[in-house]
Amino acid sequence: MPSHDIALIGLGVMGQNLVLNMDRHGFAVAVYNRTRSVTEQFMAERAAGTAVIGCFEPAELAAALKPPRRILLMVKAGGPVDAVIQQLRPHLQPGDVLIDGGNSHFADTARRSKDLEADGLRYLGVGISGGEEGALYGPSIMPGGPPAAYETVRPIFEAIAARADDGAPCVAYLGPLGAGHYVKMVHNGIEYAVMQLIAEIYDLLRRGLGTSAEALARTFAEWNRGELASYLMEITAAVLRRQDPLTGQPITEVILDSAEQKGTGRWTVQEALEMGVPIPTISAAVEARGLSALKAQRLAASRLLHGPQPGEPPAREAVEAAARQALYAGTVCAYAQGMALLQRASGERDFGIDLAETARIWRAGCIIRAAMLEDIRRAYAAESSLSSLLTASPFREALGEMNAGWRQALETSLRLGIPTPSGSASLAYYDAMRSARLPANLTQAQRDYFGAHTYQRLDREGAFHTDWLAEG
Ligand code: NBP
Repeated sequence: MPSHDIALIGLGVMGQNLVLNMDRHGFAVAVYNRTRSVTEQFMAERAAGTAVIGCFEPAELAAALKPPRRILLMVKAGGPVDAVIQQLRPHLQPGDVLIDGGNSHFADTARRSKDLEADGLRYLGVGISGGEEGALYGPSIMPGGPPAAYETVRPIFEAIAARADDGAPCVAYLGPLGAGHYVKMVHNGIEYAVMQLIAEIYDLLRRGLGTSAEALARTFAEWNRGELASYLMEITAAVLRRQDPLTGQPITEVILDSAEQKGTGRWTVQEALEMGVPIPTISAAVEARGLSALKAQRLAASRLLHGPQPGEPPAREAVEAAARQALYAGTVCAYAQGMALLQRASGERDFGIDLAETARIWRAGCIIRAAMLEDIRRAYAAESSLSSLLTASPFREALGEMNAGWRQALETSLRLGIPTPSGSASLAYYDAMRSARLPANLTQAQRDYFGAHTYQRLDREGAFHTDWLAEG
């Protein structure tokens, strides 16, 4: 007798916690995992005493569900998603709803959606952010796909999602096909950028000024009480406070300086290039992870390459105050670039993404949740076609007030030889955006010189060419 509300396939970190979240909210969940022992262990341990049932065959799972079936896939992105769909397909009926909650590429989601539509199956591509804890207590959920299919899972998603201060659940329908996964991809791109900006400020204060990890933990905790309040600031303070049980040192001192990436940051950059939307703060953050991975080359080069001579140490308090402003300004640039990419894709890819709603559902549950997201939501609610977040209040005023400190922090890093790829890219972005005239006039002239590409003029309409080799 079909009795269960929803199934979840893939009992990894996210899957297990989402199951327990749904169970806690009164939904009857059936689970299945490729490796049988994982299901057995989950049922015997974490799911013991809950209403969750474990299934060991896709057919058994399908038979347990009320129609239309709702099946949430939480498996590794890529081939595993296609493999699970093929396994399930013979057991499904028209109207059933498959939901991919992993970090799939939005183009894969669109392809799968169209393919399944041929059998009358409905497909939702849903970004879910919040990591382990978010999955258990309330993630931010970014759904895309057919609106009617979304309605079938809406009550579940609204129940399990994080709630912002105003009590609203952090979930909203975002658009057709891969819109949900697109928004999640950009979310992750912003996440890369904000993490990199924090790391650069940490580097300036730790390596540049010699501030201890413990003192930095206090600084970041203090900043987390103001305009920079965010989950990433909170965990940065917690990470810097943590001691290594093996050596008694701050744990950050013994962790290898080589960061990994799974691909969503790279996809964001690839997509931004495709769309022609500059996202330099985010691109620099992806590149910075690449540079960090060149550990052996960096070690070798560090013995050969020279930097600046150490001069007078800068005054710590002044640098800290400036660094706080640089971090805020850089973070605003990261959000501005991510939103600009969403805005362009929303039109060009027919997603129709509501940017105010996007900012709203990022206010809690997800990794980039931050106090400034309420300001971002308000800015797009006031003007949905806002051409740049930088020009909206309160950001325009704040960036103006913080300008001197922002530059001072970057100048100090430059002087000390501390790399600031995302921080410098942010300031260059801001300076370019506020320049009514950039040197692309010279670039256009050069292009016309060597390739007769023509140029436009400021003072009259049309395409012009100069015979550059003729006497001028
Ligand atoms: P993983 O990404 O590590 O996925 C593990 C699950 O995928 C396991 O249940 C595994 O089954 C299953 N699986 C694999 Br791998 N290959 C399979 C195949 N060919 N057929 C069937 N099942 C297969 O776990 P996760 O960290 O929970 O992430 C799940 C999804 O959520 C991913 O797309 C991830 O990018 C995304 N995500 C993760 C986080 C996070 O913080 N971890 C946050 C947000 C989104 P097995 O037990 O048999 O190996």
